[in-house]
Amino acid sequence: MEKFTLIAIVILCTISSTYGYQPYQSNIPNGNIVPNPCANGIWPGVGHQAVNGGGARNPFGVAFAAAGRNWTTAFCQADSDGDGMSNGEELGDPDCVWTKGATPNATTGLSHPGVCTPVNSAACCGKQSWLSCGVACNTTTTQAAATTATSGAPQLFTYHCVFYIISLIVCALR
Ligand SMILES: *[C@@H]1O[C@H](CO)[C@@H](O)[C@H](O)[C@H]1NC(C)=O
Ligand SMILES: *[C@@H]1O[C@H](CO)[C@@H](O)[C@H](O)[C@H]1NC(C)=O
Ligand SMILES: [Ca+2]
Repeated sequence: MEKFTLIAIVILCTISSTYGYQPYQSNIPNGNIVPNPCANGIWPGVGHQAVNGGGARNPFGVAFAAAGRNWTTAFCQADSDGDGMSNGEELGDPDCVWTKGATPNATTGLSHPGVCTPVNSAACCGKQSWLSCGVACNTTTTQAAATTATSGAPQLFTYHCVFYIISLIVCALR
């Protein structure tokens, strides 16, 4: 194998094991610790409907793409999920002053900027049928939709597994 290919593989393996292949987290404040409003733990695929990313985008992800995947003032001040809190307030940058690589104003008390919360509130009801929680809106339509809402996750899981297995094999063989 050529030396250049080997170097590329080593870099790829290092990146995939260190950062878990979530390339855009660092473009938003606290992108690696956004809480999961449906369960304990975090929501690594912040801009996606599936917790681990991939597949359809949630409202925050749609706005993120429209902003050129950049933490612009307008994107920070927007309330993408429509729950009354701006994206900046939810992600610990209430004054929209954060720049990539800096420590945000707050690193605790965060909430998900792409999921309207509280998920069962009147303000959120009916807005996010793709969500795997928050079915207590008391409509059968919403409940039926919610039971199928996690369909994006297995596909991405497979994708990640394949990526990691190939990386591991190549890492082991080099
Ligand atoms: C992102 O923002 C930075 C500074 O805020 C700017 O230099 C850069 O051009 C922007 N990139 C895009 C794609 O808008
Ligand atoms: C954090 O944000 C709050 C609310 O806007 C502000 O009062 C405070 O000065 C900020 N702290 C820092 C260190 O920027
Ligand atoms: Ca919001």
